[in-house]
Amino acid sequence: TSDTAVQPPEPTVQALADSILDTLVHRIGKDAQAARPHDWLAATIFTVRNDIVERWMASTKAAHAAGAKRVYYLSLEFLIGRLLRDAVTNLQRSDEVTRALAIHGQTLAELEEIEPDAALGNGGLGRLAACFMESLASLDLPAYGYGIRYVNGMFRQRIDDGWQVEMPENWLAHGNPWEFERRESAYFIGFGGEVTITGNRVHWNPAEAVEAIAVDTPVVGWRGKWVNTLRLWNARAFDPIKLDKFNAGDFEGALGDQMRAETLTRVLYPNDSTPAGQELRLRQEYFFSSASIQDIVRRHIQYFGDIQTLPDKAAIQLNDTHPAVSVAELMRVLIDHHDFAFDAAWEITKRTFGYTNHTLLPEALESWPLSLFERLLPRHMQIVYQINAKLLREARSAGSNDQSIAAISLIDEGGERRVRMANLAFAGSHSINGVAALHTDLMKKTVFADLHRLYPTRINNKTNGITPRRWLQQCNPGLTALIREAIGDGFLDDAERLIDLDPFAEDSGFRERFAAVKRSNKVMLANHIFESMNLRIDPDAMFDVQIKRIHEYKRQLLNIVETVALYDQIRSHPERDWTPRVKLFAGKAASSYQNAKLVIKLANDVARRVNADPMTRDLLRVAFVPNYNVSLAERIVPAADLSEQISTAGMEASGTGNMKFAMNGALTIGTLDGANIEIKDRVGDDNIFIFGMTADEVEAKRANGYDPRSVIEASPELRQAVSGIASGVFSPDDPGRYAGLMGGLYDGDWFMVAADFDDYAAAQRRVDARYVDRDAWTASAIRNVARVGWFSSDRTIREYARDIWTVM
Ligand code: 26R
Repeated sequence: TSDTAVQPPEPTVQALADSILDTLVHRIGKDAQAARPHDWLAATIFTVRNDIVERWMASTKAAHAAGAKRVYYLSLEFLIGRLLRDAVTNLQRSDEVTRALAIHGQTLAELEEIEPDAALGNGGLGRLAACFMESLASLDLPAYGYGIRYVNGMFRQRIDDGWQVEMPENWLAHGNPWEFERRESAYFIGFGGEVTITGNRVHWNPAEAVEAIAVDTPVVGWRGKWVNTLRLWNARAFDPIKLDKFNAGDFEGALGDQMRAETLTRVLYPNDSTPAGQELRLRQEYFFSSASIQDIVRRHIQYFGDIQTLPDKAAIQLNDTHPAVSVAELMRVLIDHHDFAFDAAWEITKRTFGYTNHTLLPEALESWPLSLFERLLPRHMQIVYQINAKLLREARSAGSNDQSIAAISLIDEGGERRVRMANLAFAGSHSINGVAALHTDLMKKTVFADLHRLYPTRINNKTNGITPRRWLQQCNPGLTALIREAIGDGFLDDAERLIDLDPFAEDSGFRERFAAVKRSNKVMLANHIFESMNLRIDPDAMFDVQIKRIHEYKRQLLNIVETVALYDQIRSHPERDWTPRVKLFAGKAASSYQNAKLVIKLANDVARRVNADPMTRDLLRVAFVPNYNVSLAERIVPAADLSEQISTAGMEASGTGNMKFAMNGALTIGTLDGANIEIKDRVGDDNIFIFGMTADEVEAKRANGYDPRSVIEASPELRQAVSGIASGVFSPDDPGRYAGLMGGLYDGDWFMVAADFDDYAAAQRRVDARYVDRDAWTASAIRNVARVGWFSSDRTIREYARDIWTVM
């Protein structure tokens, strides 16, 4: 109101405004007139950061004073997204910062929008690491994340004429005001060379070396009580002045060294699920593993004096096998630098490490050709052989047969010999966990069956979670405010208190307000899609959303084929009472994954045709939203009505998007796969749409000979959709474009698109019917929000802390 407008700001707000301006002038070197939005953003971040730094130092001191055990989360990926809104809301300073910026004519929300995403990850695994970092801080647990400071993160996706085009991403273009370079924390990382033995001392003489420099970012927990460190490594050539080459006047040689070093941390591998198998990738893995292990050991000795107590004071978690070489690296440090005997080093190593598996897809399991591993890491190769000898001796004496021995071995002997990183990670860890109940069960039965028989107590489950701060409070302020009105603030500190919302499903007044929040989120998304894609979508239609990496096992194709079938049905029966839908897709395909890229083109071809058809215009819209990333997810998730989680059963380890949607009041249509099963158990059968084969049924069908052709022939809807796509109905400019993709369904269909199609289509018609009864739909949506508090990553981290790290 005009009353508040003329009141002087509170002193704290004025002081904050003054310090933002002071930062702008003295740090950025601009005055208020000259400053551009990025300058205001940087000044705001630097100012907010001052507050964080003090809490950060206090946290570090408190952990030190307590002699606390520290958690180290080693991950090649951290898919963080933007940090300003996260920091300001966790500090509970949103109002204050908004008002301080208003004094300068700036809008916090607008500045937040120009912050680049830190996209140092591909998908689920990287985003999980980011949620875990936030939860670790929110639970006041002393923890460090270790990773690589990629100069170029996940590529930006452009859609040109329907095709994905990869563009370099440059998140550091305007500098990164969140980070602190720690030149004093630098480590020597060797590659190649040879191993010599003098007496009983082993010495590795690397042929090349780079220096790892730490770059730290503070991670603020909820309510700002605790701040942890995300430590990302930068690669540098050694100071050229110290190099012989430079002394001999070899400037170019020195520059070449610099270039080679910088290449190491230049770019994130954009492959989700198929190992690139390139030498640079193994170099990245060893570079960050070695720097992290050296840093952990140095800190332990500095704080506790005795390396012997490492497992009591350090828990190292391996995020998939990408950092698995750390097992051999810690062994090397203990044996070669700290004079440990092999067996003693092995006990310390096993007690220190835990390993999380995130996928069972055989093509996603990392293994390195022995020749490459040996050339790059000759000392580690020796250690791997020694570990293997010990492991296979244990297997022998436990009675394993030859076949079992071959499966347990760290070396894959079939064909070109390779080092199996999953077996190395398993052997070197006291805990091996899966990320959802079904996935953990399948780990025991498939990939790790023999290792599990040998070490039956090691495998355990830790069902994934998501941080409710970013994925409810921050991305959905409307819903958060409504929940607070209904049940108070308790859920902000304990997401499981969301259950108090459950009875409100039966309150018609509350349902109306809940539906109004959803609608307003849909209007905001519709506006964004209009502004960014020039496409109009109707906020009163059902928003049906599938956003995730494009992969055959995730079955975007099933969704698109069903969309085409629905389109055919609407055109054949325009008189029926169709439920208006907007089908939204988004996601990136690995640049070398041809089928995935073709699926993107198909989604766009279908969209073009359907959106231009006057017969279906008001009933069906399709959009592929370009450049899916964390920030786009934060817009789409709160606006979704229906969440598509339709992977072939047994193939999605967990999924975490499924949890984000449910927590924001979307209903799930999904298979009994990954965490969908546990979501169903919690929300109840009436509040989720389950369809399709179970993992056991998929396995049986594959074993007993599956004939997709007969399935397609037997389903008129499917046959018509598939043959329409195959014959070029959606690609008149290139009628054969999808012949191969559809041919794959007829003669193979590994992902069982055809087998699950009819059940999926039937489930979609149940969704339609349910959406018409808007009251019942909203009641189900409320029950989803109320019942999925368990999927908070705070719960997940508490379980890791108690069972694996013993820090709680
Ligand atoms: C290139 C290579 C070795 C590689 C393989 C696989 C690189 C990255 C991946 C990504 C995998 C491991 C991944 O992201 N897995 C996902 O982890 C999520 C968090 O646990 C799960 O929710 C999700 O189901 C799973 O696919």
